[in-house]
Amino acid sequence: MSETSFTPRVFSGIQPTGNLHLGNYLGALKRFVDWQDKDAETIYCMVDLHAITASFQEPQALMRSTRELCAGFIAAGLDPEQSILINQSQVPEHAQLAWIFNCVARMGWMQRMTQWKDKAGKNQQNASLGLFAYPALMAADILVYHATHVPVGEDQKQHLELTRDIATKFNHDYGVDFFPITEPVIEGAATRVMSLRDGSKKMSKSDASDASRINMTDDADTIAKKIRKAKTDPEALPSESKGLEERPEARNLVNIYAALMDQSVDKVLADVGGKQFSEFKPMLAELAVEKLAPISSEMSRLMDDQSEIDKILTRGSERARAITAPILRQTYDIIGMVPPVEV
Ligand code: AQP
Repeated sequence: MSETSFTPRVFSGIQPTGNLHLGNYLGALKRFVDWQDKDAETIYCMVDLHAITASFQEPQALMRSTRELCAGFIAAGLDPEQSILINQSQVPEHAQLAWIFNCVARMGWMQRMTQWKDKAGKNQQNASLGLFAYPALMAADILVYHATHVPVGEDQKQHLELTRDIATKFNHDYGVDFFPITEPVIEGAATRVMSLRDGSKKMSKSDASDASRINMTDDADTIAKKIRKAKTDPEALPSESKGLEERPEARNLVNIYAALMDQSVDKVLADVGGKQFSEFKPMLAELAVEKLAPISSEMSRLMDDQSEIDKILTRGSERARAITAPILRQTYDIIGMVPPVEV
């Protein structure tokens, strides 16, 4: 554990790989907005360097997705004056610190990462080196700000543990108390939103079935149709959360409802227990449309003025570099890298 007390600072990011979905919104983005209103500096990132690790991204599509993600951040309630909004590639210290962390992290640590195993699949020899090193870049994203808190969905827990291991090893190897031991913040009813077609699979951008997820850009009819067709079971809803234990699809829909309502699952079940899905699904669809439609229409309005989005990202990266450049310089000093002098 770190002895130093670090100023509370929140960092998190989302990959601009298209199809920002309800899982990203409830597991991450909505909680970014909650943190913005607390007494902490907040930095949120479109992690475009991460976006190219798993598969080839068409350059025009990557640019569009990055701007659309930024529009999604703002439409969901992030204020670019209050929070620092950046795209990762404009703040070079992320990649520079990642190199240092590539030399701190051990191969064995990386090989244990379940995301690496899932995304590389059976053909690991053909996966990119960047995909393997992804968690070291993620650690750098966080620690280059000395971030203390990272709101994420449950799937990122293991990467956050690795971030703590990297900080601990760096501090130990160099005999310093320089990097904070960051706290993952995995909270709320929807830390793992599941596919609408299969309650054992995470809702994901890369699922081949569009019906498996609600995209933030879906219109009201599409959202309602996807919820109507969501896989369920024939039982009525229980009145207590214990009754959802063996019912992954039912649990998923109740969790989504609770997260959209900002209520606990127990409170929701106290209200809807005994209802059939034929009654509950329209309630959920109406709620989802009510919460998501304003975000979707604001996103498309913001996308009409992409130069404004580019200015927001540029201003964000200037503010970010005022934090990251001194931390990188201090890191280099600790390691023993000769600094530049005035000539
Ligand atoms: N289904 C989910 N439920 C809750 N939270 C989720 N997150 C992602 N999916 C869910 C959270 O969203 C943040 C950003 O995720 P990301 O885009 O960086 O990467 P990801 O986790 O790889 O997202 P996807 O949709 O699963 O993308 P693909 O299909 O490309 O792998 C993170 O905080 C994540 O926890």
